[in-house]
Amino acid sequence: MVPVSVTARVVTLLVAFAAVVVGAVFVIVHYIGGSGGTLTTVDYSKAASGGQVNLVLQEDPQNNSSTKPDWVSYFVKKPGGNPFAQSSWVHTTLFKVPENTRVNVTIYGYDGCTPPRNNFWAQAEGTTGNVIAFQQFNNPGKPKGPMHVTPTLNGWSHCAVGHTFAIPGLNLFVPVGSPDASASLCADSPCVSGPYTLEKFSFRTPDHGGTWRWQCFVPCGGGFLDGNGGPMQTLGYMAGEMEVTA
Ligand SMILES: [Cu+2]
Repeated sequence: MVPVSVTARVVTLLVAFAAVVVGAVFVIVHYIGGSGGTLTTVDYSKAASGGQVNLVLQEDPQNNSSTKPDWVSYFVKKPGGNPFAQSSWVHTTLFKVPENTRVNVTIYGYDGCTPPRNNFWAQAEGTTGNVIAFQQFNNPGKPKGPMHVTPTLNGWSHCAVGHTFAIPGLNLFVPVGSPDASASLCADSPCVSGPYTLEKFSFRTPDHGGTWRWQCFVPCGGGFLDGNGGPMQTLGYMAGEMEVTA
């Protein structure tokens, strides 16, 4: 038997070590990491006036990414943009708002319903007045009924809740409405037509700068274990960050 040289053993060891490192990096980036892409932060800090800012989001049954087009997703509207023009929307969940400011949130809920796992989550928490306002539309400009102002949106007795918007660090939790399940949903994201629920609420940003995580708590990651994988754990889809500027 030819003795294996020290050099050959060192090389074998290094190659094996490199393979383990590559494998570990792949697992971290692919399964634990974020979207892998560079996400845009939509800047609302200059859009504030009189101590208030109007933040506009939508949630969709799909998205316009090249890699995960079938994942449910949020979008953020550019400040001042027309919500019914696709060019106004950015596929991201990162936005920037000023400190000590009232954020008036509008969410266009285009995605179908998924019941919250616990109906405790039908209750809005941490919003101004502890209420939300919502109104259903068959299409833009075509309301199905009046605007309701309510502390709860029951996702169990009606097919009413699609996702949630929550900033746990601010004790803010909001069930987000979905359109009637019998209507055919928007299939071209960012959505600018089709049935939706228009929802509004307000909250205050902290009196200091920082980054606050926000996310959906309805397990809406279809095709993943318990619905909690995929879009639920990925920035740019059902998880995001609110940057508060000092
Ligand atoms: Cu969701």
